[in-house]
Amino acid sequence: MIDVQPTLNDKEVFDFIHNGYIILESIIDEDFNSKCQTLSPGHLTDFIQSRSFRQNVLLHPQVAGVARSLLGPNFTLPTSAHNHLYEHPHEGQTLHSDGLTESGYGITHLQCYYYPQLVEIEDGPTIVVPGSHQRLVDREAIAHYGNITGQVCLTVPAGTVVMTHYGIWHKAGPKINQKKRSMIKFSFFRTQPPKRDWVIESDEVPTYQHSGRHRYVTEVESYRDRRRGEYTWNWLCGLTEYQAEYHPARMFVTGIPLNQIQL
Ligand SMILES: O=C(O)CCC(=O)C(=O)O
Ligand SMILES: [Fe+2]
Repeated sequence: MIDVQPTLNDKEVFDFIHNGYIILESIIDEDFNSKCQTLSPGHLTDFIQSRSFRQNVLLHPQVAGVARSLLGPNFTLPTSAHNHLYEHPHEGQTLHSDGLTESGYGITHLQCYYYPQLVEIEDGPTIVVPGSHQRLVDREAIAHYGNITGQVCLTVPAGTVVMTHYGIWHKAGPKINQKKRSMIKFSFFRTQPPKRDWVIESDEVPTYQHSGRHRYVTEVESYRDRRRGEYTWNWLCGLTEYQAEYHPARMFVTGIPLNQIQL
């Protein structure tokens, strides 16, 4: 099997549990970014399964290292992706979580946003709400929220990959120029029960460290976040009973386990 080393330590796993995303800034090679800027909008299949996309993006040591840390050794590589390419000005999307977000505490699905070009505020960056993956709601029910205190605009340098918990609330922000802005979205899935096999210094499992309130969160909700964070941490460390579940989003998104990939 292709050797992928985990990159996250306990503290970084806590941060992912708390925020629901991790930003890997400017990691993809410039020439490859330029190549991706010529892709058509919409569904991508062959290109995503090409050796060059696998080598430059999916198996980039930092991208694969996060997938390996949060999803275990035999995570799946995507067979398709979607190029969210906007060129003309638009008002932006309403807040949503994608498709069939799961309801459990575990981390089984990482949805990634790859930006092959610089994204500035005028370009309509993706906007994410940190910690919102803890709040499973009806997709339509959050569409009426405007901007939420503490939301993060992903204004990022070219070659950035943002890896998110699938349930995170997000939207494409308003765009006021005529520049092309692409975001290539793809997913990694878990295929094995979790255990604490990321970068660890000691076999002793630390207790979950809660990072405090997100800016839009009040005291009582913060307790709920802490509790949910603890559940997720214990689950990831393999301390909770594990039931293999077929992630609902896999009805639409497929992948190939790493042990079946040959470059
Ligand atoms: O393009 C973006 O920034 C986000 C797009 C998106 O979330 C969607 O279409 O589901
Ligand atoms: Fe979306």
